[in-house]
Amino acid sequence: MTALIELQEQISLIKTDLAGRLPDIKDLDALESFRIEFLSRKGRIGELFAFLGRISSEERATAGQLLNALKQEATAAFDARRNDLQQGALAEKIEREKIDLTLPGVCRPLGHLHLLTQVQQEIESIFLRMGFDVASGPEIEDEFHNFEALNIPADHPARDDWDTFYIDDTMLLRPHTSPVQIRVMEQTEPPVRIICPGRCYRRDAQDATHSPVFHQIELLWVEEGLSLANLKYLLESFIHEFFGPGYTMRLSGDFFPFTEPSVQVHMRAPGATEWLEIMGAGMVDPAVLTNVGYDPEKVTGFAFGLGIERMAMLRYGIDDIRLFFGNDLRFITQF
Ligand code: 2NL
Repeated sequence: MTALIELQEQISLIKTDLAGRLPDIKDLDALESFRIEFLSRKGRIGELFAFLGRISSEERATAGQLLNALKQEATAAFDARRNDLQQGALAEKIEREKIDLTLPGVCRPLGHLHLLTQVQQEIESIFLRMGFDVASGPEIEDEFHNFEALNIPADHPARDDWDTFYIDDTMLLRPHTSPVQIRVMEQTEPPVRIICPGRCYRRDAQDATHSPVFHQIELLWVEEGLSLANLKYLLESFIHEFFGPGYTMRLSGDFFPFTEPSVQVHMRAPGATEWLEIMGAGMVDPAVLTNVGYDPEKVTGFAFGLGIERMAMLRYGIDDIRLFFGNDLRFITQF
């Protein structure tokens, strides 16, 4: 076998080896040691140049060309593989660090106002538009503002109508918002047009319609020349705004110590036969006007009191008052 043929065999061995192993090289460091194995001066290709000395002068040029071609081919193959690995690493990095701008953002759950607050604010806004102011006062009251000024004297049986929590002998948790109106009248000359929303307390056993903590809105209008007719018109306007224009209203006689006459207010949904009681109202008793320093010969007034829970229950068909205070999100998030 001539040296040239032997060289050709070695060259084809190297080519096969290279072509077989190069695709398996997975990282640049391994590729570099592989390249050194083949292409360094003492590498497998470099060593083949030693053949040139053993090859006849006629064949040496051919052998030289073959070796140079091999070297070029191997270099190109390494370069191509290096390029592939680098491109692959880059593509992988791009894929790994990709940010998908179409993904939804981080959602921070937003709360909302409790249904009772929504209803309270809606009723406030109806009366604010009619020219009433919103007044508030203490939840811990004295007996004068809570009872005496409202024409409910000590030892009067009517006091039992308000199952009141007492804090000590004289102070109590207000069982209605009426003392707020007494306080406003004590400090203001008529005309007075206010609504008083707020939390109230009664020693009631809890059931579907009773809660020891509940919320009330009372309205008071004192001015010269007010009559029950004005009260009736105002109540009807309120019902039409809050419940709907088709509702009808009915007044019937009742008793409260602080109003005379006193009425119960019922409403009936369009097409319905059932009357629903929605609040109590009446003309402010002259004794109450006198108690706050007003002259009942000059001014008259009317008032009503409604339960915010009851308004919400009627409007949304809620059948248990305890749902308002249970913090059950399945209920709360419906409104
Ligand atoms: C009811 C009845 C009512 C009043 C509250 C009132 C306040 C003053 C003077 C006169 Cl300062 N009246 N408030 C009047 C009539 C009825 O509430 O059953 N509420 C749930």
